Amino acid sequence: MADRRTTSSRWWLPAGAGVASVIVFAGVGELAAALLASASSPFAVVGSLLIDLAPPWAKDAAIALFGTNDKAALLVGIGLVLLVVAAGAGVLEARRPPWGQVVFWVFGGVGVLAAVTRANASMLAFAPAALAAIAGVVTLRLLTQRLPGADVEPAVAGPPHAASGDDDERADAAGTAAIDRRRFLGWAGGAAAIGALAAMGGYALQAGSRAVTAVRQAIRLPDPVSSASIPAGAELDLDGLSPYVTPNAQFYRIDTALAVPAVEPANWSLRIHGDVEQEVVLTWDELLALPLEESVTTLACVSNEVGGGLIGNAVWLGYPIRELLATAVPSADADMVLSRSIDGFTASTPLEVLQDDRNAILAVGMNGEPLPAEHGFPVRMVVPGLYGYVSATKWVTELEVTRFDAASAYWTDRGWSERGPIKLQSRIDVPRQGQGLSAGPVVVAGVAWHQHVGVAAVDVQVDDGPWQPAALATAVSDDTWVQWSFDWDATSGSHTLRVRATGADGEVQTSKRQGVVPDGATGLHSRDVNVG
Ligand SMILES: Nc1nc2c(c(=O)[nH]1)N[C@H]1C(S)=C(S)[C@@H](COP(=O)(O)O)O[C@H]1N2
Ligand SMILES: [Mo]
Repeated sequence: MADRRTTSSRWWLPAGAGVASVIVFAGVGELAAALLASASSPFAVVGSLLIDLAPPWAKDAAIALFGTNDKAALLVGIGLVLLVVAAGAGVLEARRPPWGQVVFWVFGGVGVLAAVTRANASMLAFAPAALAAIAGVVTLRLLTQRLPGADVEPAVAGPPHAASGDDDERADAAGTAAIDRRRFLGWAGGAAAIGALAAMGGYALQAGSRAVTAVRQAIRLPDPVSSASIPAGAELDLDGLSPYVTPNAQFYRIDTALAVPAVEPANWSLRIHGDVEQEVVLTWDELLALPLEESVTTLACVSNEVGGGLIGNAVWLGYPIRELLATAVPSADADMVLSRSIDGFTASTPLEVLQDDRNAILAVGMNGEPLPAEHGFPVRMVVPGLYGYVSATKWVTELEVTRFDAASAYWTDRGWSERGPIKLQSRIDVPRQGQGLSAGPVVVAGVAWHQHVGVAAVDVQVDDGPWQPAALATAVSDDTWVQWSFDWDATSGSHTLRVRATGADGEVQTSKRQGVVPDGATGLHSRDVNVG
């Protein structure tokens, strides 16, 4: 009797250790995703990877079999495979350590790979799967050490005295084995319970963002009363050159939000108050019922280094803030609007900029879709000409009309300038830094911007040669960047290419290097290339 139990426990207890460990693995992965990188739940990213990799016939078959439950079926499938493989890993770890742990590292590795290769992966995308793997391996090791008989000779041989004919001793051994087994089951059950709790916690924490994702997907934005049309000449369509309109998935994201705020449009409202004659409250339905306009505006971050990527151009759908302010009627001595996000972030925008004729808007749409959650869903501000930190409040819920000498904003309190007009800048996109080229004709191209002023000219300098004019593409307005290109007859050797823009107001981009603090970087962007 005791012998048979020992024999069967040789696989089912270690298999249980594997199963408990994978539950901890999954739970820690989900919880870490909820806290650190909401788009990188190991289950979700591996599921998405499988969907991307699946051949069309497999997708058709899955849809035919499971209908709209195909994604749920996929997740259940992944879960079952994980459980079975983990049970095997538990047995493997008991017999051939550390191969069971290796299986868990592979689980984690697949999760990390799937997460970091997603479009728009955040810097922390690797973390949930990595933490999951660590937790899974630690649990597996701890449980394996607590397997009955783990610290004596392998159970295969059995304790020497178990073979003696003494009935009392055999009963004793069976009793000890039963206690060990019960203790082990306690540990394994406890681990599984902790894993399940972590998974439920992660799931609950992400409930808000799941609900908002569903609401967002169901939204059909109204047609604009005036639509933006991009002239054909705006897009030079050169390999490696930033597209004139930045796709949402490639648009830089900067904010102080650890978890993306989940704001339901039905619960959203904007309050305009402070130094106004008439407080105004606007709901989502009221906003959508207003005549919405499309406009193209290039948004830039004050933290963008010379040549950096914290800038993007989008077609926004929204309503002019000036119209709302006109209803509220700011008092004569007000000079600033402190916008506030649902998460407490604030930005200070000069009142006159929100009252003049530029497209300073409450935006609800970005490149033909509702704002993505990380870009401020359901409503954000977009103000041409100002860096995002003083104007582009996402998840905006409040506009307080006030004075610069009476209130200050989030980044101003942290040493950044209280006003942030975007500086004249230009960037080389191609060729890349250090690129090897062949002598002869080479296209040098990039973008230049001076929002709300406009770019009049772009020049390129090769080494210490003269500044030579680049060709400018068309831009929709002075509020967007413009593409430029320059035909260079490259000669062999190492060369430095430099770009310099001139504003429509005659300002020539300065070569004086300044860091991003307190009000934006200056200096000329350059690229070194080797011509063979
Ligand atoms: N609520 C909120 N809005 C915010 C910020 C923020 O931290 N919180 N950052 C601002 C900054 S510094 C920039 S550059 C822009 C970036 O907008 P994006 O992430 O859509 O590109 O958002 C602005 N709006
Ligand atoms: Mo920014």
